[in-house]
Amino acid sequence: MKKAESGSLTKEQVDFYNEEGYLVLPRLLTDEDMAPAKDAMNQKVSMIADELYRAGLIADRLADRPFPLRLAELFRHLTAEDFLKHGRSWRDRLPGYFDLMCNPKILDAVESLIGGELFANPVYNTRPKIPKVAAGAVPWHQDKSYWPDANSNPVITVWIPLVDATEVNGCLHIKPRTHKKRLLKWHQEQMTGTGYTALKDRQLGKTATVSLPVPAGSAILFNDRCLHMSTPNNSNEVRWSVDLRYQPTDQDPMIAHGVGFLARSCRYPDKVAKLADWLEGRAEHVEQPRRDN
Ligand SMILES: O=C(O)CCC(=O)C(=O)O
Repeated sequence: MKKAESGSLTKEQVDFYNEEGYLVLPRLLTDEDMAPAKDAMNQKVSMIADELYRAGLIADRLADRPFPLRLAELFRHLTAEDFLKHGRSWRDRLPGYFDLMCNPKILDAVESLIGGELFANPVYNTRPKIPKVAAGAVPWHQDKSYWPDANSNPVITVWIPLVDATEVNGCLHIKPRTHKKRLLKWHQEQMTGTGYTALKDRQLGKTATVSLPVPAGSAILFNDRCLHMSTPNNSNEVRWSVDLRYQPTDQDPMIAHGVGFLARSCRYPDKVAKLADWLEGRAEHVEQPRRDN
């Protein structure tokens, strides 16, 4: 059997992350690694296409259109409100997302930063950033503004595009070294009706912005105090991405946000959650009692 590639970081990469607050791992994942998550996304798009069709909003479900185009084309003649009814980002419990969150290369990289007891935080998102929907652009913020009272230690975001992320379709932008800042006072932006937390221009400081266009399957890891944003999608295609989050197991599991899961454990490998645990919303694997009929 082919030995799986390791995602472990070098000392230089760990030092870069600790100093800059982020790290780019170009092409960490292969097409094969991403396939189950893409299948889950396609499944969701088909469900939306069925709903739009039943509501008489579209005449064709566009079932044969390619992954980067189908969702954009389904909404081409509809409004931003029609799109936002389905959510600006999705957190469905579909097996393909669990597969991605457990990808050993992702876990290796995170383990290099915080050790081998890894909890997958309940806040993960599938983001279909479609063209010309203002809510696709995400204002400057710190992720921690979404969980100000939880986790004094940083939660690590692993942001992965499933298509190439470019300056045209709205890649991530980051302000390096801002993770050393305290949590800034944020407000809720009013323009898009999404409730994004946002910072005012005067709070952004003098640190130069780094734009991070990356090919599909790359991972951008960043600290939850690091200032970041993404620009609008000015292409004709969907900028598909996921943002996954991990933390050490001894941190607040943030149950107000949902149920996360034990993703890797050197100490308790038998407790690492399996797909059935995650689908049932169990944080760890516990033997289920046998049901006798
Ligand atoms: O995917 C994006 O455009 C923004 C992602 C983001 O802000 C996040 O993951 O915290």
